Amino acid sequence: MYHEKLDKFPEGFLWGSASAAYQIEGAAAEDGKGESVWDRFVKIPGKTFKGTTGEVAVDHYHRYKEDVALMAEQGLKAYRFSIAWSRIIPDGDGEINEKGLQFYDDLIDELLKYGIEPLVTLYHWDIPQALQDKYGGWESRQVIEDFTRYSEILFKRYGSKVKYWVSLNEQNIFISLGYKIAAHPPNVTDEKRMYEANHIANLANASVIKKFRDLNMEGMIGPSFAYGPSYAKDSHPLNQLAAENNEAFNSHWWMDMYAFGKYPTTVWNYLEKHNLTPTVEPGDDELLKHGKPDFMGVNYYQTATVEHNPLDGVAQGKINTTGKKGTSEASGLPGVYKSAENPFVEKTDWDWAIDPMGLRIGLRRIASRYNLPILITENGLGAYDSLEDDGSIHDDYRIDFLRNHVKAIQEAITDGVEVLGYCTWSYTDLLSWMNGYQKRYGFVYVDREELDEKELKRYKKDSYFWYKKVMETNGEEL
Ligand code: BGP
Repeated sequence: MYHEKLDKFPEGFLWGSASAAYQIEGAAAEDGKGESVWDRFVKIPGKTFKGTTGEVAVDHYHRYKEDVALMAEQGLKAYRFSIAWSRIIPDGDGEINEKGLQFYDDLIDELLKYGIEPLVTLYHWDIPQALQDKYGGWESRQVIEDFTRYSEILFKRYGSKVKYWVSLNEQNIFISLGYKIAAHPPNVTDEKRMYEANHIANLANASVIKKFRDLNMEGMIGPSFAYGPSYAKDSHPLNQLAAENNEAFNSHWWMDMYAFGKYPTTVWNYLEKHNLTPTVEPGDDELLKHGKPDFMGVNYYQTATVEHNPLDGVAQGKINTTGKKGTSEASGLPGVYKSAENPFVEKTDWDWAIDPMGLRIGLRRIASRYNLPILITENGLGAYDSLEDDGSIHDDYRIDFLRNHVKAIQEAITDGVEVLGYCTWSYTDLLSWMNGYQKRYGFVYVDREELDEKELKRYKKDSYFWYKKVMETNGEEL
């Protein structure tokens, strides 16, 4: 659909940027912080690029004032960050660590001082290691109670200052990578356990949203889902079916649960035939119905092009974590779908498809299936940047990427989708979980390398100034 004229971005549109505690904070054992599963997992040789860890990360814990000052100078309207559970309750279910609470109080106050709206993520993948050791983390129903208690502490402490809450960040990613392919903690390769843990995460998500309602919290809450809208490789009906499958298995499986409190039938039937269905106990359906969010949070990076996959076909292939273009392998679910090349889109050095139109398509699909407002909680380009002698970084490729995605959002708004805001990933450069520090996403360059922390100095990239203009003009000047 072509529009003669695009609608304007709504007044109060949340122009933002995002981060996650483990990827920026550092200070891994300071002020009473407990160990998280990521603190432990990265010590397993070969799990991260060049063995990188978040021990120091970009030292945001000590430099948050400097980082927030950069946001203020740029005119950032909203900042999404996550709270590390193990700072608040070091062992996950015991004593509260006042120093941890104080850190986020200070950060929130610093943001509010400059009129920057804080968007708080309750969980961005870093469950306390103590809970992993005690009862297997997301594999025990005890986590529902413990995660709800932790969230309630945050709701009560920050509720008067924070109006936007993200419950779970990318449940689909931390569960799949953690329990199916052992690329994330807890380093498991067992599909049955994956579906069990996922069901418990669904219950925990619903329980926290229910708590938010019971406490009559002001504001909005929803999960952030990593959505990669599916395309068929071509119009062959078998490939169309594979695209339907991919959408059902990798998207509806999670988003239907958030919005409707139930699993999609085709996937459930498939799991039954493979003895993979999770255990559903009495009372689960009731709780899941309470999990309906106020918005669907969307992390969008790329589309997924797929084709049919025979029963003896491709399973999980290698992921490119080195930044050497063309080194990722095809992946799929035998008998269901497998990834295919899309000749119409470019790729990043990490083999991620660059597809702004895919964002428009994804937003429309979510709006029409779930009828919920959408908060784009992440979108960005991971790329190599180079710091010039004069301290500048000419990241015109990132500006192009973001500009085209912002345009696609405006088109989706003109199509009739309600979009509350847009957070780029990320604000400063940070640790990319498995890809080290060389895969950069930020508006602000942080001078460090994998094995050399240097001085962690901050430099504004060209994209910093570009986004400043976008925000000043509420998206009129792209
Ligand atoms: C999302 C995560 C982020 C972030 C981003 C980029 O899945 O929510 O935490 O890391 O992806 O991914 P990567 O760091 O793998 O390039």
